[in-house]
Amino acid sequence: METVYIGLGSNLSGSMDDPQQQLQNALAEISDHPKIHQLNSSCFYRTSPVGPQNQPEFINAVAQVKTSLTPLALLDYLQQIENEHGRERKEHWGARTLDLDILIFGQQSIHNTRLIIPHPRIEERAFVLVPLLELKPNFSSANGKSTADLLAKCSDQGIVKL
Ligand code: A4P
Ligand code: MG
Repeated sequence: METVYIGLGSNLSGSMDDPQQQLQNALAEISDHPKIHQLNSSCFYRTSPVGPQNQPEFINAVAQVKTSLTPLALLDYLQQIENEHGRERKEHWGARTLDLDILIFGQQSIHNTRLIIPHPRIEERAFVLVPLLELKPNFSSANGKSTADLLAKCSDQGIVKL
């Protein structure tokens, strides 16, 4: 069983639900899988978009789970949930009803066409770092930077705890 961290983000309403409800439903759907256990969620945060600015603010959170799924099987399951939330892939880094990224998968380091783990942009994004540090206070940067330094570097990114 591996301990895995999943980043959740939404800045569009689906057919029924606003971004906050999309995240709430996604957490329930993730923990519904028989091989996914002990889900813990961070707080939810309202965050300014990183990348294209002509899109609504995001709601972001991070979940910690334990799973016996392989990384690719987990990715398949998360993409299935994204699709069920009406995810359409239009603009890179553009608005989305639901984005589920695998941030950390145990101690594994993976680099193939479908999966890069640890997620390459954890350290430069307040909307990932802040909720991740709630669940994993001992998170250590790949290049030895302190969490205080990482947080200072992205202190200009708007983030408000809900
Ligand atoms: N993929 C590779 N590695 C992973 C991984 N560790 N976890 C591949 C999940 N997927 C991974 O993803 C494209 C492909 O990445 C997948 O098919 C998978 O095989 P996608 O979700 O279709 O596209 P995307 O989300 O536009 O790309 P990406 O690179 O995931 O974007 P990011 O880096 O997640 O950025 N601003 C705020 N405030 N909050 C946000 O949540 N999100 C983004 C998206 C930009 N700005 C944001 C936010
Ligand atoms: Mg993604």
